[in-house]
Amino acid sequence: MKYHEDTQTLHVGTLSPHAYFVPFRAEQRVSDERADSELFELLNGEWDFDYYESVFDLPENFTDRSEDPPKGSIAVPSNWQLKGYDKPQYTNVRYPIPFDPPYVPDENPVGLYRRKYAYHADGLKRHLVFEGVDSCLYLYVNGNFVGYSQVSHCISEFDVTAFLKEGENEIACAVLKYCDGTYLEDQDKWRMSGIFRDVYMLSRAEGGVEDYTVTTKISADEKTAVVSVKVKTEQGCSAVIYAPNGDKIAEGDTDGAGIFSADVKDPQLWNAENPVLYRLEIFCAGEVISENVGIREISIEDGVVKINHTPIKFRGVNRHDSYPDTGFYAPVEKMKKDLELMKSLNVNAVRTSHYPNAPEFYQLCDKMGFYVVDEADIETHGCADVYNTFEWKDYNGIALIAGDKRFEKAIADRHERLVKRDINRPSVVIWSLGNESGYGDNFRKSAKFVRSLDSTRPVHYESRQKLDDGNDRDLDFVSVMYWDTDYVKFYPESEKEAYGRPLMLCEYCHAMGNGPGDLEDYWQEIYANANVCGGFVWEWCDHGIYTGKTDDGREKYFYGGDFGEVVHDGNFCMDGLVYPDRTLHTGAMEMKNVYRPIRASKNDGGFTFENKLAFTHISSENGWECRYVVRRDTKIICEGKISIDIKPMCAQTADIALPEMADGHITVDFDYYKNGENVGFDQIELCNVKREHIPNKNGCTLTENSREYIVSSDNMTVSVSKRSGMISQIEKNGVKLLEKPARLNMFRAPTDNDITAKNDWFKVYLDKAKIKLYSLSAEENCRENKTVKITAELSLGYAVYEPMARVKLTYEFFGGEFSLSAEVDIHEKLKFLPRFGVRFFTAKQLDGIEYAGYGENESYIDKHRSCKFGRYVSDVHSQHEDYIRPQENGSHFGTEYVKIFSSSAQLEVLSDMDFSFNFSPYTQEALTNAKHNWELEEGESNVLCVDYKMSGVGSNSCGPELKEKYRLSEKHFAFTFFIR
Ligand code: IPT
Repeated sequence: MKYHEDTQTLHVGTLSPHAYFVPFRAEQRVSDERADSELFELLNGEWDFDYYESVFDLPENFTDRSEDPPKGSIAVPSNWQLKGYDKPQYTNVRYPIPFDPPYVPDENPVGLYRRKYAYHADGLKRHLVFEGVDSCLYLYVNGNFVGYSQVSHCISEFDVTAFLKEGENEIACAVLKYCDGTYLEDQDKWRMSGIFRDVYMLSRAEGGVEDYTVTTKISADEKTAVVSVKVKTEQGCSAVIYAPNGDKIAEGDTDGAGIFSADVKDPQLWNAENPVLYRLEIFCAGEVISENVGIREISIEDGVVKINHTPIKFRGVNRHDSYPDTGFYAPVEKMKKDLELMKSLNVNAVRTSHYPNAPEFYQLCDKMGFYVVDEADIETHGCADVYNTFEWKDYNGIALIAGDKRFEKAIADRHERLVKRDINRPSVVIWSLGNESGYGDNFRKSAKFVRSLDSTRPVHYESRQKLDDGNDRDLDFVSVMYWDTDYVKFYPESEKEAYGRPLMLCEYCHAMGNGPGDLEDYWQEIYANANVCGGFVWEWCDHGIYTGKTDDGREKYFYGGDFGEVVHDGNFCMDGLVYPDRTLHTGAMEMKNVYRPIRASKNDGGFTFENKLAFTHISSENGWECRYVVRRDTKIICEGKISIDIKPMCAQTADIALPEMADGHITVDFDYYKNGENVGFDQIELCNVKREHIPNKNGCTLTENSREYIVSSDNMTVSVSKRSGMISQIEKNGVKLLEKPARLNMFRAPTDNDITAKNDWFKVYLDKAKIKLYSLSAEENCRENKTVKITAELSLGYAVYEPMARVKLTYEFFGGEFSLSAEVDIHEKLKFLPRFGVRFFTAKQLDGIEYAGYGENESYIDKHRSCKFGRYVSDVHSQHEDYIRPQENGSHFGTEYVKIFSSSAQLEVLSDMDFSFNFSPYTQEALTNAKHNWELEEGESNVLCVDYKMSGVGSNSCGPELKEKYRLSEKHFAFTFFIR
């Protein structure tokens, strides 16, 4: 075993890379299910398995069963770390091994896979195909060495015919955890090993098709198209083309150059909105290959990305092949479910970050309609750490491998395998050279090589140091990650190397935890700028590994460090739009509405509806519907339907009968449906007259003892602590509503996006702030002799620094209700606060909730596009958004009132100013301290936080800092809540 540390020997005994296909017998009825092919034999299943901690521990005769009988077994495909051997390791940028290319550690674990294979000579060859093996494999049949291959996410295909004997055969496969390819596979992912994709045997005819390339060319007037296929084979072939409706439209033989071309009249063009497929059948040597063909072209004209000469925007996501139970194995049903979910979220594009996905993924994309940025299996991010000492500082070393001659061949090999395998996929519209590997000669050369393999698709790569000028153009895009909205807004002026290229946000809106809070801001700029072709949210799913249930039935997902890894990156792998089980984060729902196909706005007389789709005529006839509801103060005043008929990228206006706008809070909701499914909505505020709450003034009485002031009215008794100036109890009709005294609150359980801001907060002990009370006084017979007023002057501080805030609190008791007013001065040095408000620790029995605000998902000043302003009724447990690493959640922005209740009691907070609140069974301390949701403990009370303001969430876990306009950075402010 000498190839895995040899950068010049990447594959031994493998067939040359070619387009992915599975032939059928010519006399068979073809289908899209490869399993139907009589020439296809899936070898998935339980294989014999032995695990060795080091390649040096492999027994001398490991291919000989009689000398070395197998001791265990394993499912193929799977990752052995999920099957009880070795442990998963999660690292993002840093290499899991010493940076010492081409060498890998001597403690290089090996999985020895063995199985029997029955063979009966039938004149056909046998090709053994591995669709994915991490990191490399040595293959033996009947004890004889067949070959070696690497590149985890690409196909390794071996012609094993000469090694087979009649009857029972023995296949043995030694899979190594590390090889020189490991230096090229430093993607931000769980590091796991094994045969993780399908393995099958193809029976192939001698002289059968080796490779073929389909191209489609559309005439300028789109009246005709030419579909051509160039077949590589030793003999002639014939081909048939069927229209989408099944009609045969052309047939014939390939010419001397192996080409068959056909004119297609009035072609139905493929695009992600309408993925029409033609079918091509290639007959050769007794085999038939069935291929779906999408007639489409991608072009870049004046810095604008076009499909079939129509400008498009990528409403994209980045997706890893990763599942909590099957690891890197992505069965078709699971991929299909991912894509169905994406469709339902208005996603139209996927970047296969950061390696080619299973071949069937692309076939699903062809059929379901997605634009794919197909990425090579290359990332060398860890180079950035090599020259840094104790902490990651900059990218100074990132291009170490990009410019290392020893890796030139391997980088080109990975590009070749990507392009050749997927070249026939209509869904693939862009090749991506890899991720985060810096730029150097290896990439420069290989970019040209990619173009020589395929001239029909543009080439993308983000990790450039410098772009070439217009003359020698290796890359077709300026591509950036996590740059702020101003860069997007001012592109191309904001980019000195644009040279007429379109801008792609190959990663943006880092979806980790509670977020992203900047989706709409990006899309305002993307829609406004024709040179921006769209973006791909980082990323699709949380990569938690499922490890069973706790004793009380909670599902346990592990992230980095949970398997005891020494080098790991904690919960940075939990940064998806969906939870590991594909339940939607609120961020996914936010994205759905930001990516909505219709956008409405108010115009002078009525409303304008814009069709954001490039190819779809939105009309009732095509199954679309727009329903509206007008509400005053959350109550419906009228509703109806709007008849819509909007051509692609066009707009229509419509009028609806509206009520008098003199008072109240009036909104109109437009909800859009396609074939009965809601695809998004707009809510437009038509009128919002300033509220003024007039408290009843039934009167109340004041008493006091040494510890408290006590104010009573008919049904309500409120105590104010003389020690803190805070409300220590609210009793209504004899029911005590508080479990402990209320507190002023400036802290929130840090979200993942508070990654930098939280350091400032912890530095000043924002979470621990204590009250210093300077004065407290009570006054009776205020306002027509009936109300009681209590005033407190206090500060909030902890240690080391001056107090963080100085507050004048005023309570006014009216009888059955009271107001809490605060005038607040925040220390000049505090950059911004997560929030400012009051925390009530309420009796558990009050577990119902009603509010008028943005719901019913959690909502923040910068993340409320999945929410409508409305009236919602729910319960405390449904308010909790169960992020796997617990954090601030469940706030509601733009609230007018909130009531919590049990069957016998109720507490209501309202204000003339919109406020935010959370109602949670967990304290912010519990949310801060728990590392996993399954470790969270409910407190003895529920917690109602009412906030003057709650800062936005942003996407700073990898993206830019929270924008100033979403921060609570005011230094002087005042607010009043009424409580009853
Ligand atoms: C960027 C990576 O491309 C992606 O794989 C992931 O790691 C993401 O960050 C963070 O979740 S690279 C980053 C250093 C900009």
